Amino acid sequence: MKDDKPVGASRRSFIASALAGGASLATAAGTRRAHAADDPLITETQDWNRYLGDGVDAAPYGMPSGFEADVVRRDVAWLTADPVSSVNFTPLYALDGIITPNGLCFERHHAGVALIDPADHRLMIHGLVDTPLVFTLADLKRFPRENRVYFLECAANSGMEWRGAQLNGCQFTHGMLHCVMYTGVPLRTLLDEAGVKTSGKWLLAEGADASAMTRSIPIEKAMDDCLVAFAMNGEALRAEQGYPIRLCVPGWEGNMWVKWLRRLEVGDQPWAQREETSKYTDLLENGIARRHTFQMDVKSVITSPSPQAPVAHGSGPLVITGLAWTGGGTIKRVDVSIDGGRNWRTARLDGPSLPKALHRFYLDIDWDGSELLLQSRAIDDAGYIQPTKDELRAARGVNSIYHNNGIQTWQVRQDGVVENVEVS
Ligand SMILES: Nc1nc2c(c(=O)[nH]1)N[C@H]1C(S)=C(S)[C@@H](COP(=O)(O)O)O[C@H]1N2
Ligand SMILES: [Mo]
Repeated sequence: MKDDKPVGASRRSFIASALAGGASLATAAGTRRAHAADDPLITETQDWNRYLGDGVDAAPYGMPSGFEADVVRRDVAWLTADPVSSVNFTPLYALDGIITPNGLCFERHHAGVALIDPADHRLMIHGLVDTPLVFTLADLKRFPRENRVYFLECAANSGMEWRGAQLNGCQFTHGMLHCVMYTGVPLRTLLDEAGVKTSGKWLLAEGADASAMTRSIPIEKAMDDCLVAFAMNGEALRAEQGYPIRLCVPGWEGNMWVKWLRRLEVGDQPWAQREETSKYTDLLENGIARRHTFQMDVKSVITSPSPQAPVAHGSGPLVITGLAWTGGGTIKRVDVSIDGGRNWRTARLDGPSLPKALHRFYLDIDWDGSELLLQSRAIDDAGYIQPTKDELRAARGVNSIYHNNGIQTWQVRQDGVVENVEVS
């Protein structure tokens, strides 16, 4: 390990390479030195040095530091009439990496959170199958299981932004999004166990909550990469996310990921008349609705700086970071603009690049303190390029709620305050 540079040295060389001029380097380093000399936080004994802390059993289930109490799911009061059939939003602005902590995954319920004792839960497979089957959770845990990281995005994510910049924060504009490592049994395994008849073309998935929410899923997708999950990020599903089991439909709109999954019926056509599928259409300007727009399109957003994560430190080194994802596969490249889309720089993707999962990107700049118009543009491995909002409106009009994957603009003012704006 003798080749390892001391941390301080590599940090200094990073700053030296990140900063353009020698003058600003001197200022940045000088500020740091002056603070160290007479900083009471260094020279004085603090409470946390003086007193013993809590013992190991103070929190049998650990919670985030109290100093992070602001990092919570939030709702938009005027959006829905009541909290039972409603939605809240993931605080994307405060998170890093690609995994959403379980307690911060946004929630979307049509009839509130079903509270189910796993011993009382059943999953039935019937319809066009050779042998109708019923599984308990214990039964499911005896099948070979897999671990996979997937994003879930509600089709209505960014839906309030179709007509113009509206909500001031990526939590609200993009926060119907989470990315979790699921553990579960491939749906194919269970369907093979029941034996799908050749006439079986569609699958109806139904939840056990009071809305008995159902969605139709093409059998090819069901047999491809769907998962019946019982764990998220290593522990049992949260009640909010469908405990004890939920369906994962990777890359496809969140509505299809039926929570509290209790029934799978194999049929020969979609159940369009009696279920959610009929609602999830995109009304175009010419009055025709796009249907079966299941896959989520290539999309990205800068999470910091953003309205809830303003720049607090003035000019100098600034980390611009965000998330990119595509229902089609992996993200190949993310470009970032600091001037409203006139010039683009390739961002650095960091962390794993997994299919149908979030990707984390960074652009490390030396901010000169002038106003910025930040944008990110994702390109996926199929070659799809995230469109501008104007391009999207030209193709779809403004009657849509769903599938808004347009490029988001944040204006960073000289004082570091950030606003949701649009440029054209
Ligand atoms: N049973 C059931 N499943 C459901 C829903 C529901 O209300 N009931 N909401 C759907 C919608 S619209 C979305 S976007 C996702 C949200 O998943 P989450 O609450 O884990 O974020 O769950 C889907 N599955
Ligand atoms: Mo949704």
